[in-house]
Amino acid sequence: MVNIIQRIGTGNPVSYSLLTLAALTPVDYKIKIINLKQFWFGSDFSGGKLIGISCLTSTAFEAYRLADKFRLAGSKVVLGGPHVTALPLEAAEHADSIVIGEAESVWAQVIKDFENNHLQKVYKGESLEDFFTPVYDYFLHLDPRLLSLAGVHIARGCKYHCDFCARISTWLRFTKTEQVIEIIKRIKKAKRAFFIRRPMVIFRCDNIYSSPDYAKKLFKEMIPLKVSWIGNCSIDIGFDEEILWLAKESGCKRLLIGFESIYSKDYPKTSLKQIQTAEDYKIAINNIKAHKIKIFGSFIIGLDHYSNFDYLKLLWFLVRSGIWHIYLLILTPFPGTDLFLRLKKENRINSLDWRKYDILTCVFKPKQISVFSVYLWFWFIRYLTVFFSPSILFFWLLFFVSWQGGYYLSRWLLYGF
Ligand code: B12
Repeated sequence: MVNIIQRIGTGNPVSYSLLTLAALTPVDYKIKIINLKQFWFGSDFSGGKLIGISCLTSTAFEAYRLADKFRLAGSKVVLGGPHVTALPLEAAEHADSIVIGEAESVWAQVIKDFENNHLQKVYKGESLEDFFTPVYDYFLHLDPRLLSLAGVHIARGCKYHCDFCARISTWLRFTKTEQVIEIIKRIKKAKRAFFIRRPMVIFRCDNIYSSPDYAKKLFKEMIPLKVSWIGNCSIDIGFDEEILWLAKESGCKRLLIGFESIYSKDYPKTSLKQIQTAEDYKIAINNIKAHKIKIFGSFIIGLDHYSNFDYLKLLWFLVRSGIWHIYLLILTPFPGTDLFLRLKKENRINSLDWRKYDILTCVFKPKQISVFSVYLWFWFIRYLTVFFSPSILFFWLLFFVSWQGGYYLSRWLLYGF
């Protein structure tokens, strides 16, 4: 099974998607999950195997290249993942089979058909309400260190439907909290450095605040476990005092929040009428910070109604926001999204070279400014906010103290003064 991570450091070395497939595969199969492999050699491609490749849009061409090589070597290749679900016909050209959607309901059939040498071209995965129980036992017995890297998959879907979001399913479902608690207990068994007081849990989901009731129940049950956790979330959690307290008590350290824009009407992430601009978001930001939870805030460059003056306003907001770490992404019309359909209809997509769909490249014609200006504002705001964001100031401080400390220590060791 191959998970192609395009750029070292973009990501988590453990693909949850492929661990899920491994969990669905009969135990008598010898499974090898390959992550982060940048260089492939002829010997890597042998025949007689079933190869599953998970591909995002940014890694699709690499996935196709590998799929062609494995098939040439006589192995059967099955492709799956967000890009395959969005463009099945394109992916089918490079695979013996493709799985559209979620694999839980079809992977057993794929395995059986492979054994009978009768693979079908297309398998359409039905989204399961209880998507986690079929794989629960596997994750419960997974090596705790691997599990702590893989994280806990607590929900699929999100209560918001942003037009740029390319996730496979919009149907909001949750993992049973009792299963989440057992998985966290397993993660706690992972060895960790003596100075790490609480084991870190990564929650894999698009928005941990999609259901406040679910989050409240989970956080309450987590408090006795004494772990730390991080997860994706929407800003409206900042207006819910009770849940912020529960999040803090249950060990929340960081929230990755998709602000997207300083104009809340672009991607409204709260039903509160009085929240109109990012300035109003500051109430939520300060509430979250008051609970000593760090915010990783992501903002999009390239939105249609942003003029150069709006980017000045974005910069002015970001340097005063107190957001711990700022993520900037260039608007990317991933296939299968409403945004892709709209820009395609308006004939504004410049490139269908999927390698460029890495949120760092402008692949469409912006409305108010030029592509060059999109890059100018992206890198200018990115580097300027880097110097203002508390996370970097913290590291500058650390660097400065260790540099000065190192100097005086070496002077004392060498010359005694
Ligand atoms: C965790 C995560 C990450 C992690 C890990 C990614 C990884 N590949 O392991 C990190 C932080 C590294 C990451 C990085 C990026 N990500 Co990301 N990520 C996610 C997130 C939140 C969860 C993915 C996950 O683990 N889901 C749980 C698993 C079980 O679900 P799944 O992956 O969908 O797999 C199921 C099916 O797709 C299918 N399937 C998947 N693979 C395969 C393979 C085979 C053979 C088969 C049969 C079936 C199959 O079966 C699985 C079980 O049902 C999703 C959002 C989402 N809701 O999916 C975004 C998402 C996948 N990411 C996205 C993007 C754009 C990126 C980045 C390009 C941008 C960025 N944020 O920097 C980078 C690219 C990294 C790279 N490869 O270079 C987009 C992908 C859009 C697209 N069409 O490509 C998504 C959908 C976010 C979004 N809302 O648009 N990401």
